[in-house]
Amino acid sequence: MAKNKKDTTANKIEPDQDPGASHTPSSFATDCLDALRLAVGREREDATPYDRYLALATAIRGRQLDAWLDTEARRRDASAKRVHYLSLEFLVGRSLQNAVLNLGLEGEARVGINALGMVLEDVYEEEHDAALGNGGLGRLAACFLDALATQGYPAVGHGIRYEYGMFRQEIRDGVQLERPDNWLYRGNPWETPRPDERVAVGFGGHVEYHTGDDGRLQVVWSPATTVWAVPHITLVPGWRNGVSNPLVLWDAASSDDFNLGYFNDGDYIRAVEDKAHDETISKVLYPGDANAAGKALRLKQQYFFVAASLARILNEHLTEEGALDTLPERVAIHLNDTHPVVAIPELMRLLLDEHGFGWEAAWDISTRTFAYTNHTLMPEALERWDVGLFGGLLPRHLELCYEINRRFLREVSQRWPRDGERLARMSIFEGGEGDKRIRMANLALVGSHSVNGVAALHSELLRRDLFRDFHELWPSKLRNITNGVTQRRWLRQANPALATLITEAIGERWLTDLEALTELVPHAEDAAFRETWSGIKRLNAHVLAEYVSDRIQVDIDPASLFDVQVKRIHEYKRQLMNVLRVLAQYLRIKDDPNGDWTPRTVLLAGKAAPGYWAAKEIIRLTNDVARFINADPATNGLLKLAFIPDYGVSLAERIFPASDLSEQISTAGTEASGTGNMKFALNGALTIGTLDGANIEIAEAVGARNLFIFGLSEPEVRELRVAGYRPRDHVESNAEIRRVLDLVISGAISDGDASRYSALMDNLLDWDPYLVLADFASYSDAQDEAGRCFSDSERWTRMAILNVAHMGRFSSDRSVREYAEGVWGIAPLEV
Ligand code: 26Q
Repeated sequence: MAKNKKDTTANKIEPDQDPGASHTPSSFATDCLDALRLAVGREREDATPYDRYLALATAIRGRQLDAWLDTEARRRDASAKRVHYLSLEFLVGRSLQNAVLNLGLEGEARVGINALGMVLEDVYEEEHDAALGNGGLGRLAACFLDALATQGYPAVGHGIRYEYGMFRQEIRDGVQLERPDNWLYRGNPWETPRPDERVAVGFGGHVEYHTGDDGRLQVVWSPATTVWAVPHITLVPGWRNGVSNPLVLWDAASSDDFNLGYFNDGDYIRAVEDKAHDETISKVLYPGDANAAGKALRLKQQYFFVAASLARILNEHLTEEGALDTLPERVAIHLNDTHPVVAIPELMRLLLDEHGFGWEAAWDISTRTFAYTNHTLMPEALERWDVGLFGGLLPRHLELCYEINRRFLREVSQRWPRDGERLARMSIFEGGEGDKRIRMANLALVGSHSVNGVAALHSELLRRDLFRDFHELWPSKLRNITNGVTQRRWLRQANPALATLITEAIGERWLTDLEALTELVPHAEDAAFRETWSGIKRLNAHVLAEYVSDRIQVDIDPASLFDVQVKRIHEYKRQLMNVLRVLAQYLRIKDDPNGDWTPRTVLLAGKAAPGYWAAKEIIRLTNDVARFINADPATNGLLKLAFIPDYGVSLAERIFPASDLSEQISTAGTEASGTGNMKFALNGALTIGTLDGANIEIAEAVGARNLFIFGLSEPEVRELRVAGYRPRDHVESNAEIRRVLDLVISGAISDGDASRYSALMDNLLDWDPYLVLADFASYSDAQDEAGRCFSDSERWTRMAILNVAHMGRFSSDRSVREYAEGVWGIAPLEV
């Protein structure tokens, strides 16, 4: 830290003297005040709340840089192996509170900020979320970085510094509107640009073949254009351990040094336009999280950050080791879904064309370096690049993919001679004659030494269906590593009151060893403990109710059952089933206004991909139903529905602590894992869910008595589909469903517009691809059970405590340890 600067400035700026308390400013408070003048350029009296945020963040960044230098020195001294996590998404959210807590600076920061006449929590609110991800996959990457640093694993994240993150969602007349997320407009105090470490990334052009002096074939790729990738380093602090790991986010910058053609031709404006075009590569995050539409810009983004990351990784390795044949001993590279899988041909290209390795040696190095995680079973989400598009942008990589495939299929046909169908299924290429595509998942399987799914059921289905042939060929390559979430953000930070209660009861070991939560089990029987617990829950509900009231002018009762579904909007996640069931309950209350109803508030939030028609219809339907129900005085105290706009990490941090019931209701066999399910349960919400993804493991951990499982299991779903599913049968046999659908179709919920949801309803009645109608009755029964259970508040709270007590397995610390030991072969740095 800049110790030399303090002497010259300390006399000018000192913290306010709190008349009561006398104190010498802590070194941290001094750093903040220094930052206010030296980095923000503001006098204390003139500082806006945002200036204070900047000053705090800047002071903290200094400490993180210091810790990073230490961590790096320790890693180099130990020659420790390191993992590089390649991901197109890191859904980090805010950083200030996380850094304050992880560095153990809360007390000092609070005193310092109070002295400036502000409350620390209000300063936190000044920060804009870093929304560089769509949902689960991106947030998982962020939880993993936290867990890696906390356990002292040497690790680097690599991704894109999108200028616009996940779009902001506005709701107008019930309809989703997408607004740009200009998150960098006030700057970003967390990042350190390293322009000197920029990397040139080429696109297009052609490939030439020469014979070298030694008689060997020399392949030369001459790209048509070249773009600079400029690294921006953001540091990820571990929990109170002095470790800081880098997240390297690449920014695209035009390379006038390369594209001099137009300048030389005198077409200045055209040349500058082209510069701007190059910079679009890192402009915006693609917001579609399950439909792999094969857009050229998306492929450019993928290659751009992969090429830059690999260049940096190899460069560091060469500096430290002098040769690349030891790469797999010092470097593990993880591929977060297929999005960065072009790294496989890129590493081959570097080894073959730039470093003179032969194929066998290069392939051996490459496959020992890469590991891949699959996050989805849904066929429409699997990436398949058109070879014309791919070859136009990456001609050398296309050749390498063909050669990888040729050698791979030779191996397959040796094992299974004359099995053409198998070869076609396993090939990295599909189709032909003008419609040929590269299957990125197959490329990932062939080019990695380890492939994993993200929950037990998901991994089992990968082995059984999607990757069946590969599993037969390489039985030990496929494994399961169940996802996890970081308890530091999702309990300690998001729910400080509950975290404090837990720490008072069992000590603070749970912060770094979540299994310690089992020590809560006896406390579930302690009435006073339960009382405090449910008091905290109500307080959190109050805070959320206030937010909802401010934000969408819907008044909700903090004492009612908060029944919450927050996640991306998707047909397979079945928000539609939830909303239809709310209507069913509404009708029941109307029929029997004096019945013994448990007052309930149903909350939904989540974004729909901008081009996903059905998902946007579901949002509109939710808002229409909410308006309809909330306006009816007859059901007012008993049932409310609200759609909270613009779901993201910071909103999630408010919602989980206030929730009673966690909706995890996907069709069995569709949700790879889910991680929101873990965040809810960690905060004491009970799950109503199907036997899908990690719900199954949560149910095993907390016990069947402590959650509400309903619906068809995966084998039953498969059986029903094979037998031929007829959605209308379920309407005919269930009068309640009929009434609900009639109500929607009547237009009563949509200002008399009877046609508004006809397409959505026809789709449900004719196809119902996710079996909403088949599971409806079972879901409705489970909801009734949950409602009854909630009215026995002692029992409910006991169940909530037991849920938290059994969440130990769902820490990202455990997930990351399994990757470290089973996949990456890395060990924590010695303390
Ligand atoms: C692909 C191509 C083009 C544009 C976008 C995409 C794209 C982007 C994001 C495809 C998929 C995603 C994100 C997927 C995702 O978040 N999957 C979720 O991953 C979680 C972590 O493993 C799981 O818990 C969820 O079950 C899974 O849905």
